[in-house]
This record gives sequence, structure tokens and C-alpha cells, in this order.
Amino acid sequence: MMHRKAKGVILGVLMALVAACARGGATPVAGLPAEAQTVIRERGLSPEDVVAALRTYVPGGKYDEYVMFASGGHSGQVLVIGIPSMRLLKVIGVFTPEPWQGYGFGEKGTLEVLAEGFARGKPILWGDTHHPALSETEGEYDGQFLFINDKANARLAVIDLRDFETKQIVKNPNAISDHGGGFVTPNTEYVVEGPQYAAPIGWEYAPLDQYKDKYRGLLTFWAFDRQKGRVDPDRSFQIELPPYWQDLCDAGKKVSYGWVFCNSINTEMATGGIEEGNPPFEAGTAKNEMDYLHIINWKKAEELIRAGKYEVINGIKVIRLQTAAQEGVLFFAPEPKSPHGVDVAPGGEYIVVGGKLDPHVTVYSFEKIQKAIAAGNFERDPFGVPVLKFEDVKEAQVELGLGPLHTVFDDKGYAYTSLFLDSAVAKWSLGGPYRKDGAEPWKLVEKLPVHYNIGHIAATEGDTVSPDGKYVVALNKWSVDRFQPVGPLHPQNFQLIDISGGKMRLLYDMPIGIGEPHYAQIIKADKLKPFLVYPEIGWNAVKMAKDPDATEAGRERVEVREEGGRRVVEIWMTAVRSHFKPERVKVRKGDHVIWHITSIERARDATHGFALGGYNINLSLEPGETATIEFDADQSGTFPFYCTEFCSALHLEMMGYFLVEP
Ligand code: K7E
Ligand code: CUA
Repeated sequence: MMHRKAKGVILGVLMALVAACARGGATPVAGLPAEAQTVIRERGLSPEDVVAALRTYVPGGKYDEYVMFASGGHSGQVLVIGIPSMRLLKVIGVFTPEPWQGYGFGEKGTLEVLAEGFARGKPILWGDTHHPALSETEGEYDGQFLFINDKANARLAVIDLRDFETKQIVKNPNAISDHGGGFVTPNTEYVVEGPQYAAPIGWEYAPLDQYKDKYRGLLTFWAFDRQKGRVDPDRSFQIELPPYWQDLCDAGKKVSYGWVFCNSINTEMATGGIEEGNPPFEAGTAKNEMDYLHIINWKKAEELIRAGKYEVINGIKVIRLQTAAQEGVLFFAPEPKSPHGVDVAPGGEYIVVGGKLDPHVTVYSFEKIQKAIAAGNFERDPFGVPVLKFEDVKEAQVELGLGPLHTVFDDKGYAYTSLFLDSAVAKWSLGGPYRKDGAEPWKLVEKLPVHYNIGHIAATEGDTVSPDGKYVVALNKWSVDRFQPVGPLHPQNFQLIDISGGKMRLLYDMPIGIGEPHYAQIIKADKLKPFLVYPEIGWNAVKMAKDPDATEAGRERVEVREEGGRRVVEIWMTAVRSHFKPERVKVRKGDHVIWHITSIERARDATHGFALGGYNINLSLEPGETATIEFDADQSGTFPFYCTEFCSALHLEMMGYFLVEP
């Protein structure tokens, strides 16, 4: 039964809406208030539900204000979600082949992208994606590229936001797993890939009793060539770190431009071995009260590279630990206590570290760090790295609750930290230049329960130098009772929270049934300028250029030639509603087949597919696209090929026969 006062509120909201529509010139649907009352009653909605619905509903044909790029966790993919509607717009195939997009199912270019990510030739066809990072210009998202790491295999992928497709996967030649990446520097000079579990460089074998000598962390700076849209390994470099399990990283910006910060969780150098009577990792790594915030001067590192102070290991330049420690590249500051996230405030003045096992966030002042370094007031750790004094560099500690992990920022001088153990978002006030409203600085203001076990938190334009302060999304690991049960593997839960008003307001729950997303970034939608169709007929979507093997309409053909003692059959085919041309392709068993298909469509959304049963082939041919498949016709028989997109009334007729003579 609904409270009379509540009904009044709802009616007020609806009347305000009607008035707003009238002002905007739109005609409100006649009788809306009465019907709305019925809906509200029948569906048992609370006043909060109604307001949340009105704040998130985006009518068909209208676009969302923001687009969120979320990691797809161990699905190896990236999710594209509209905000505030929380509608899923796309799942981008990244580390895992994705048949709908024709990614990794026969198309040569995409198979080559996936193969770049193999580990010393061993096929790796999934990834554990953690941190998507949008490219930045002057510290603002520029909407051009997206990067994401694969924790399991230490890889980084490059996605071009002109077509939302993966263009490159780079395998880290010296690390087998990573975590603290990708994070971009403010002009995307580098995409930073931080390590996690220490291992010998090059993932060579070394027994665990040689941990201190042989095991290392490695921080990689992948240089990004914006013109080519590719990471350039030749200009990239790595910095060797002690085996302290560096966890998350973030790039300095504005005043702290030129620096990168990473935290660490195992300065104890625990090596596990519960079965041999050692403390388990979870205890061994948590003995010390303090671990180390890593403070890295990447501009200085660039100088060392220019001066030749590096070694090349497995094809990449590596600044050795001793060099980094002695030459002013690497400093430590104590941080309590097996912390998790490290996040730089929009102006770059403060570095916020989430305590995880400590109920505080610790805030470091970049200015104080610089003073402490200049004063030379430090000791050195066993590897010779300068350790600054906690009291010299600490700006504040703010007690928030249990399990603080990650922090994002708004435009009003407040920060929002995820509390894993409390299942809550904590809003707290920054100090210094951020405190213009007279509120007390460095203070917890509000806690909002979320459902449940929040990991990361993402904010609109949140990692830029100018966050928007409209929404945050809580990326919750557990959903428990929030959705219709679908068996023991529950979806994760993204919760949309409105932060534009004085108080945080929970608006929407979105189930994620694909993997455990870790981080997400949210960009203003109007910054994205994707192609609606490919710019020219015959476009190679991996090379992002016209394909020399594109088929011109009217020049469809099949050529047969001898090459290295075998027959090669090369096909130039076109696809258009509702036929492939040619429709019959005849080869002999054992022939090598090279098959180019060009969609000569120019209409928006007129996509064709191309499936060839028995050969594990499926393509997606977006308007203008050319795709190439190459295989040995090792099975004789009759293989119908057909279009996998319902493209037209005669879609079912869009087929042909691939005949392989025995
Ligand atoms: Cu906290 Cu990989 Cu950024 Cu998961 S990490 S939550
Ligand atoms: Cu083309 Cu269906």
C-alpha cells in the first residue's frame, strides 16, 4: 500500500515532467498522469523508483549522454554501455575470438592481431581484462583509442574508436602476467602496464628460494604512435622493480605531469608454501604495517633511455633497478597496509591510496614528495631505492570504513571511494584547492550501500583533469539477490549512482553476465566520432586503409595458379543485398584457397556475414569492408556458404556453394 505522501511526491514529479514537456514544445501524452498512477500502483513502485526510472529512461531513438567502456573481465572482451540508460551497446572482441564481429574466425587480419598476442608462439585465446584506458590529450579523453590489459598473460590491446575494433595486441616479452595497466599518460605518450606477481624477467625458471635475487617487478611504458594507431615497441621501455607485487598504477597530471605512481602489496617478499609449513600468501603478504607507494619519474627515465643507460632484454629496453634507484627515477613512500588502488586527483596535486586492509585512504601531496626528494631526506630499501618519510609526504588520512579500494572524483571537490568489505561508496571531501564550498576538508560526508562487494568505481569523465560530476558506477562483484536467479553462477552488478545533487542516489542495477569486470571509464558521448560505414569500398578494417585485394564490382573472378607444387585458388568476391558473386566456387581437395570478399554496400547498417560450415569460418562484412580468408581445402564435399546477417527479404537466398572435388 502506498503512503498518501508518497503518492503526492510521484504526482508532483509527473506534473513537473508534463510542465517541462510543455515548455519544451513536446505534447505530453493525454491522460499520462492517470495512466502513470495506474502503472505505479500495479507495479508497486516507490517514489524513489519512479524518480530513478525518469532519470534513467532514454526513449528509443534518443542517445545516452555518456558511454562507458567496461572491462569484460575474464571473457577477454570490452563492454560498451550507454549511461544513464545502462543499455548494452556492444561487446568488443579483444583477447577472445568473437564470431559475430568476424573476429578470429577465418579473417586473416584479425587472426594476425590475435596471433601477435600468443605467448612465444603458444595460442592464447582468452584474456583477463582489468583496466580500460581511453586515449587522452592534455589530460582529457579525446575519444580516439581505447587500451586494455590482459592480467593473465601480460598483454595490452589497442582498440580504434573509429570502428570499435581491436587493431593490435602486444605481448610483454619479459612478463607473463601483469595488472596495473593500462593507464595512459596525459597525452597518451605512453600506455603504462604495471606488473603484479613478481617473476624472473622473461619468465625464466628460478626456484622460489632465489626470490629476492631473481624475481622482479617490471613497469612497462608502451610508446603509442597516434598516427599509426599502434604501440611502437621500439620506442617503448621497461623499468625493473623489486619483487614487491606492484598492484595498481596511475599517471600524474597537470602539476604531477611526468610522474607515475604505483602501489605494492608484498614488500614482505612472501613466497607462500602453505603445504611446506610456511605462512600462506594471504598472511605472509600482510605482515608489514607499511608497504611502498612507488613514485616514478618517467621523464627522467626517458633521459636515461636517450643516454643509453639501459639493457635490451628480449628486444625491449630495460632500465635496471640499480640505475632507476640511483638516478632519480624511482622513489618509495610508505603506505598502509597492503593497499589497493592509487588514484591521482584531477589537478595532479594529490595521490590517493585505498587502504584495503586499513580503513583509511591515505592522501599524498605531490609538492611534499618533491620537497622530500629535493631535501634528500630518505633511507634506502634493501635494493637501494630511496624511501621517503611517511610524515614528510602525507597530506591527510581519511577514515572511510572497511576495505577502501578505488577512488574517483567529481567537479565539486569530492572524492568517491569503493569500500569492498562495507559494500558501500564513501563520499568524502578533498582539501587544498578543491575546498571552495567551505566544507571541512578531508572528511567522510556520506556512505551509500551498494549490492554487493564493490571493486572498482567509475565516474563520468572521471580520470580526466576535469571530471563531470554527474554519475558514478559501482562495479559490484556479487549480485546475490538482486536479479532473477540464473543458476549458481550469478551475474555481476553495475549500479548507476547519481552524484549531481547533494546526496548520492542509486538509480539502476545492470546485470553483467559475461565475466568479472574490473574497471571502466566513462566518456561524454559527443566526443566519439565513429564511422557509420567504412569510408571507402574495399576498406581493410585491421589496417584502416583501402585493401589492395579489394574486389571491384564487375571484376569478381576466380584465378587458379601453381605455387610451390600446389594449386592455389584465389577468389575475388563481392557481397551486396542479396547475393554473393561468384555464387559457385569449385576447387580440388588439397588446394590452397585465398578468398577476398568485399561488401559493396554503402547503406548504414547493411552488414552481411559469411559463414562456411565445416571450415570454422565466419566473417562480418560491414558496408565497404574487405575481408580475406586463407585456408587449405582439406575436406572434400559440398559446402553451402551463406550470409549470417538477416540483411534483406532475400537474405536466405544470399548463399552459394563451395564445392571441393575429392
Ligand atoms: Cu581492483 Cu584489477 Cu583494478 Cu579488480 S582491480 S577490483
Ligand atoms: Cu546478406 Cu543476409
